[in-house]
Amino acid sequence: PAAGPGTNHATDDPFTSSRTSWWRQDRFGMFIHFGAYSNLEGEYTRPDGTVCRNAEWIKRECRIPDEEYEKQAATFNPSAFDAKAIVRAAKDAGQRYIVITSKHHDGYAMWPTKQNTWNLRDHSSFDPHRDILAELKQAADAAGIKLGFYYSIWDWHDPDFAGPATFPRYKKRMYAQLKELVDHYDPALLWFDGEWDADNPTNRWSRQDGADLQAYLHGLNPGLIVNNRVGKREVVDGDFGTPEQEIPTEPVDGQLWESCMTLNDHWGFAKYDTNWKPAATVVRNLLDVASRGGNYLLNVGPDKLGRIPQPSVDRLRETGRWLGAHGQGDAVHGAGHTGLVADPSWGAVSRRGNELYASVTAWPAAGASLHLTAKGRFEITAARVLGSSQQVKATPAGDGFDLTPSGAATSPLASVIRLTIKPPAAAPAGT
Ligand code: H79
Repeated sequence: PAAGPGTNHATDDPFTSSRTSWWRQDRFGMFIHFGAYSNLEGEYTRPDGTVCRNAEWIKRECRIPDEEYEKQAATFNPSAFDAKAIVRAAKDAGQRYIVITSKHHDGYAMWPTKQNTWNLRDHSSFDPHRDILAELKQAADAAGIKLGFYYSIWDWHDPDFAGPATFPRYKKRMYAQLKELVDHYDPALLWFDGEWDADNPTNRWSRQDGADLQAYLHGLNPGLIVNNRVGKREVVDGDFGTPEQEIPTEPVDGQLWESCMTLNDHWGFAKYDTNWKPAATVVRNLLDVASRGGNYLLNVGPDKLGRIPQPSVDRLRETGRWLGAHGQGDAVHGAGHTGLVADPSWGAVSRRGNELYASVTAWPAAGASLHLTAKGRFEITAARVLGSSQQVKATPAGDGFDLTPSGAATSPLASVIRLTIKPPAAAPAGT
């Protein structure tokens, strides 16, 4: 339904709204940083021969002159971009949505925008008949994966961004670009960034600007989910908070959140960065996030030809294998904060209906037990290890329960004990 006058995002609570339901269930998404910076693959050789390293910030951090940056972007030819392969990698990883950079801080649009020529069709060596966002949308739809777009409010390229007098002109173009994105690609979600505008100490992007933009977007599509950086990054702006490269230790009551993190140390492709986190870290992060009621947006940075680096693909695959084994994905997809137990040091506990999923990354020695500290009253009526026939004894002990497995761990990443609980206290909203 079209948004009528008076339609206001503030009237629907994102924590419980059907609008955000898919996002609250999915828990795990793929972030993709891909842009003109990817063409440099993390290194800029200055005229004096010295090399400066960075990824998506390379234009600014390495002080690349505009004409130099534009010259290199003209050679950008991501001919190996394979939307189906990317969607398959996400799906195999157990990721249920994708958020790709449509425009990062360098202002370069990854779709054929009509607002300027600083885009992948008009300023590249790429096949002008191709449109990677359209390709991704088609592949994602075919696979049942939701697609969202990252969009930077901050723009280093548009000359109208920098001046207070010309900023309204920039804003108009930005609105027009966002309408293009919504009308042509029907994204499920928009992920804003750069609202803080480091160029300008007075930070002219106001909270009201954010509220106006969000109302505009919901006028285009009332179903859109929008992150908090649409405004002043307070979680009360937009639908969900966006901790970056960190996982909150406590869920914030009544607020949605999503931790975005990288697999190595950069968002965009950097050929020198081989600091890949092991799949065990990815799985543990995902379990921690889901158990605290959050989402995990895990980044990949395709190379200049558009290919996801193999070490990323390998880790995604291993994560997906873990989620797919023994129904362990039930600890994540559709699961959330328990509200009933404290975070244990030995793993993470999530809840799905009347089941608690105790995912154990530090399996106890033979005969030893895991302590579960209860914060609410419940009984455990059944306890079993997924993918194993071994018995787990659950005995009331102190402020909660002791869980005593009778056999070995089922996975070096995490082994899951599924607890059936009674009485089923109402699951907290937002999970
Ligand atoms: O898109 C990714 C980052 O580029 C963007 N947000 C995520 C999702 C981001 N914008 N700003 N920041 C992150 C924080 C700023 C970090 C900086 Fe730096 C520290 C800017 C300059 C020093 C990191 C290190 C980027 C360049 C050098």
